[in-house]
Amino acid sequence: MCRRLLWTGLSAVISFSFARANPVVLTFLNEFSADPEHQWVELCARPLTIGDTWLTGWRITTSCSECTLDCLLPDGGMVVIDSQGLANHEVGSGTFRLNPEEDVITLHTPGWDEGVGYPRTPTDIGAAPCPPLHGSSSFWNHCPYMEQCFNWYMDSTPTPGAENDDYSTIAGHVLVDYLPDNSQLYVYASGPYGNRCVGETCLTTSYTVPGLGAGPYQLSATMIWPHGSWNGERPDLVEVGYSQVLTGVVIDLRTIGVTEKGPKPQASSLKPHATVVRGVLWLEPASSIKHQATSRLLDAAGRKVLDLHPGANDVSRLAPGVYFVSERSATSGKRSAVAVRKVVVTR
Ligand SMILES: [Ca+2]
Ligand SMILES: [Ca+2]
Repeated sequence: MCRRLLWTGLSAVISFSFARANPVVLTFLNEFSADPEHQWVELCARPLTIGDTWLTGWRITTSCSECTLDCLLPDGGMVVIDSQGLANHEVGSGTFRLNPEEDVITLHTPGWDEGVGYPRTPTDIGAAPCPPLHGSSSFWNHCPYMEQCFNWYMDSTPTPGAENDDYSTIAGHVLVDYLPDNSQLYVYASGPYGNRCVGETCLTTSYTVPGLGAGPYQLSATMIWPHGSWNGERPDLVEVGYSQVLTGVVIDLRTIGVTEKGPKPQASSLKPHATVVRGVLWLEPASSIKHQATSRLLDAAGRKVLDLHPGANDVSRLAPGVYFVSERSATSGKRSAVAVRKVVVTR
């Protein structure tokens, strides 16, 4: 009964986090190794604090094994599942084995199933690179300010039961003509081996994008302020090595940026804020943006991915990540206003 209550509480916390706020639990799968000498998977519920939780009855399946868990996921901690712990009945019963070249690890919980497959590119929630021999694939899931970013990356220094480390980082600064009051600046790195990592900054134009795997990245920057948005991509790809901190990378929005401007808006209606959505994006029919409004959903680089309409909009086919709702209205004569707000699409 006690365990059931813990599970019910956990479900409530997760549901609430998905619906209302960042950060959210994206996956319990945090790191795994397919090394034939020691294969394991690490579970973690961060960044939420959910209390000690018994994983009784949870199951893990792969292409060649199945196990049933009976162990504690400590508050703020991790638990490692391997065949030795299963054989000793320390974490449950059954076996845990992986095909070193390709496999899918699926976690079956009382509420839902989730999994991670490898090798997959680009990496994403549920899509990891193939872990190197004697190494692991690790999940980056952090909330630097009000943004959440995530990525599976290849890691040659496994940390079973401890914090993941040895990701790659790109850092530098964005050149802008000026940084208006109440503006926010985001830098995004997307690449074939890691994507949807974001660096966010306020009151400065320096940025850091951590949590990347080695490889080439397209960098884009978006500045949002109450009058509209300004965004652009760096014209060349930036190559970062394994576990490398690459600094001094400049994104010059003065020459590559594309701007959307409008007359001074109603600050209360246009203040950027993040909304987490799953499957359906709801636009208020009684928005302060009145008749003849055209609404679009933009990706992190400012590209249109959907035309939006009042009411429910199906976003279930979009890749998880950060998007921007851009609403343009013709409120009086030829004058128009552009409202931009951020949404985080999750599965
Ligand atoms: Ca590591
Ligand atoms: Ca770890």
